[in-house]
Amino acid sequence: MVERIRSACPHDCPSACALEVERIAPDRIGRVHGARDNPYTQGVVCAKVARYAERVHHPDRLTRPQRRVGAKGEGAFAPVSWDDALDEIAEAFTQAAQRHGSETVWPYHSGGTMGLVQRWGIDRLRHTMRYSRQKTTICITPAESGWRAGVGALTGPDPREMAEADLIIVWGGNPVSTQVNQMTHIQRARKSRGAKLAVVDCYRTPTVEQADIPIVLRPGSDAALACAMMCVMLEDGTADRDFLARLTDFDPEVERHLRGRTPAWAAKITGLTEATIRDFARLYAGTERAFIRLGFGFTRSRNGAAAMHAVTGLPAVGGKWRHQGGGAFFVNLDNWKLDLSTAYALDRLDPDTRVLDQSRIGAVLTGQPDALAGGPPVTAMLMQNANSANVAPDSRTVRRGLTRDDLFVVVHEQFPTATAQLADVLLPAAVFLEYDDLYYGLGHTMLTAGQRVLDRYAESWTNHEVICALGKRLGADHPGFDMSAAELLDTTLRASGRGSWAEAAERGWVDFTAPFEEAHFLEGFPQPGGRFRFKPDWAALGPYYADLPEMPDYADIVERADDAHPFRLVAPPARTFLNTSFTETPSSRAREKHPTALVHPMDAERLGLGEGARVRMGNGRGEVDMLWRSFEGLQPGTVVVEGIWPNSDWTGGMGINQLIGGDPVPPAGGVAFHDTAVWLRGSN
Ligand SMILES: Nc1nc2c(c(=O)[nH]1)N[C@H]1C(S)=C(S)[C@@H](COP(=O)(O)OP(=O)(O)OC[C@H]3O[C@@H](n4cnc5c(=O)[nH]c(N)nc54)[C@H](O)[C@@H]3O)O[C@H]1N2
Ligand SMILES: Nc1nc2c(c(=O)[nH]1)N[C@H]1C(S)=C(S)[C@@H](COP(=O)(O)OP(=O)(O)OC[C@H]3O[C@@H](n4cnc5c(=O)[nH]c(N)nc54)[C@H](O)[C@@H]3O)O[C@H]1N2
Ligand code: SF4
Ligand SMILES: [Mo]
Repeated sequence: MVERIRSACPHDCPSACALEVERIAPDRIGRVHGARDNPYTQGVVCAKVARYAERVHHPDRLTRPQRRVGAKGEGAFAPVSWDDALDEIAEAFTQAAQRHGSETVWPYHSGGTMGLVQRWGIDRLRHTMRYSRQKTTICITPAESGWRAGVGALTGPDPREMAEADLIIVWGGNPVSTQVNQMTHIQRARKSRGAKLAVVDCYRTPTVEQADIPIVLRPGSDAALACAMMCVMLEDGTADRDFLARLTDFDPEVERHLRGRTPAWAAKITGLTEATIRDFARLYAGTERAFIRLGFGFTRSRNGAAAMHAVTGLPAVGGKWRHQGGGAFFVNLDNWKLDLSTAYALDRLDPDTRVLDQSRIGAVLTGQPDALAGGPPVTAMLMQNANSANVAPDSRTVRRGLTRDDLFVVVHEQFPTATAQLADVLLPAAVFLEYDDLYYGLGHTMLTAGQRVLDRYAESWTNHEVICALGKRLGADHPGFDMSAAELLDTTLRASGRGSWAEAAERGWVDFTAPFEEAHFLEGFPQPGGRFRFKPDWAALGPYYADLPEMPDYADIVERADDAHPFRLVAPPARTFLNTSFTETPSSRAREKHPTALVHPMDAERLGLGEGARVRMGNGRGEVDMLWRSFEGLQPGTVVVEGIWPNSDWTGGMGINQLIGGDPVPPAGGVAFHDTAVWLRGSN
């Protein structure tokens, strides 16, 4: 008998879809569907999650704990019992702490699961044991900094309002591939209101393909486009002077500055024509219900925070926030207001313990003093939800760090990833269908609830179980270590005045939609003084603020192409992989085929690339080799390589991220994944 059980997608995707999972046997699922009654998901999920049976029942799933037997990085393991594995880990952490102090232990996490308990429960261990903490920068920080700079808190209009817009601008995101549910609401606006879709990207993505107004610019140049659009609005007299005066810090200095950022100036930087810029600005100015949906992609450059800040100036100059279906939205992160004190042992957080930057794992593990924040070397790690050997920038340095002889690495994983191969102790992890959790709908307004659908596979354990068992062995005493995931979720919801876990699991989500006036910032922006800031306080946002502009502007701090590195590489997601997750599923592999460089035909001709041949690409950090394809949908000088392909799919055993710089993005860190200068040549 097929049962349909409510769940939620745990993956690192702002859609956090409400799911209905077909359970076809006690230990087997069939198709996964989007919940039809969820007002954001509306019955739609991406293809990769619809076929989740391929992932949860995959033959390569790790089944039992293992201990390294060969040399570091060789990938040879022998099975051990859970008890022995946990004893060994506890012993190693205790000894490391005795030798170097507790901060030598670095519990590390990334985004494999986004669950409140299964992802961040590791904080409970960090806090109670005074281990090193983590600044989680790899994904959102440049975008977040830029949004905070102008708007303030990470909240905004309900994204379902896109269905009521007359112009939707998808700026620097590729939702057809990365957040398919955005398209549901955009299509509704197009069908019911004849709304126009504009997409700003640096190559012709599947989302650009669907646009009425495709804008394909040079990577890292978005701030120039946004500033020129504001210039046109000020020149044309279409700026909303009343909004600017009441709700922003706009002043004559800002006006003078923006009037100098002309379409002619921006055309040179973006590679767009002046006419394209002017027309786009006028369309925007002339549409009250203009909704800008911001992606992450355009902020993954060294000037990305400044770009985000400049683009958020547009709805302020245009007064678009006033209107239903108007304004801008990036993600909801600050609107949940949950009491997480028990889940994360916040009462035990010692603010003096150091905080290490997740993105700088290479610099941290190779002992670069600034990355160690004045503390001891990291000599022991527990990694959950993370495939850092594959996804972090500057992979060569990361690998050098992870294979250090004096570093003890525990990896808790579902699959034998590149990172798992480097473990000293490798623990098998449960998949979301095998545990309970709640997930922030970063791209909407609901906290979705995912209850357990299957028993845990083989000897796999949930993250929560590992944290609790280790905590006990290490002597960490806190009530959270004695509670089940469901009990912790229940405690959290109740303490937050948001009902119970049982209610959430049955309903499938908890609604956090804010009233219109508040969501549109019409009662004031979440900034000191209540005003949108054209003049941000970058220094308050992070330590690397020095090169950021005082007002919305293009900051010329990208990794510029030069004679030795004439191309600019953009390394965005592939449609059926999610970071490196799903790179193991047969249908995703069949669709994505192999690592491929998209090269403009003019560049290909100039380089004399032979059809069907391979290319080499490199810079001072590394070199890769792959097939290439002629692609007209980008500006000459730009090269795109989609997907975080597993390291094992590349000759040499290391992938695209060896080319990406590990330097922190201003002002608060994060990675410039789409901002890399490279050379390119035919490979023989
Ligand atoms: N299928 C799939 N879905 C995913 C993911 C995945 O790997 N695969 N990853 C998930 C995660 S972790 C995240 S954070 C989100 C990210 O999802 P998005 O918000 O879509 O962000 P990115 O994927 O980084 O980049 C999106 C687009 O930005 C473009 N871009 C790059 N540089 C520039 C630029 O300078 N200017 C402009 N205008 N565009 C630029 C890229 O070409 C790309 O098409 O997606 C999530 N969803
Ligand atoms: N070139 C390039 N690199 C990028 C990006 C890019 O656009 N281009 N995007 C960056 C971004 S936005 C992000 S967020 C990062 C993402 O980087 P990661 O968060 O490291 O993402 P994944 O590669 O999917 O690895 C997550 C791992 O967690 C495991 N996992 C899943 N669920 C669980 C669980 O419940 N328990 C445990 N223990 N493990 C689990 C999965 O099997 C998977 O191997 O990558 C970044 N790297
Ligand atoms: S669209 Fe995103 S949240 Fe929805 S099922 Fe796919 S990966 Fe999960
Ligand atoms: Mo991400």
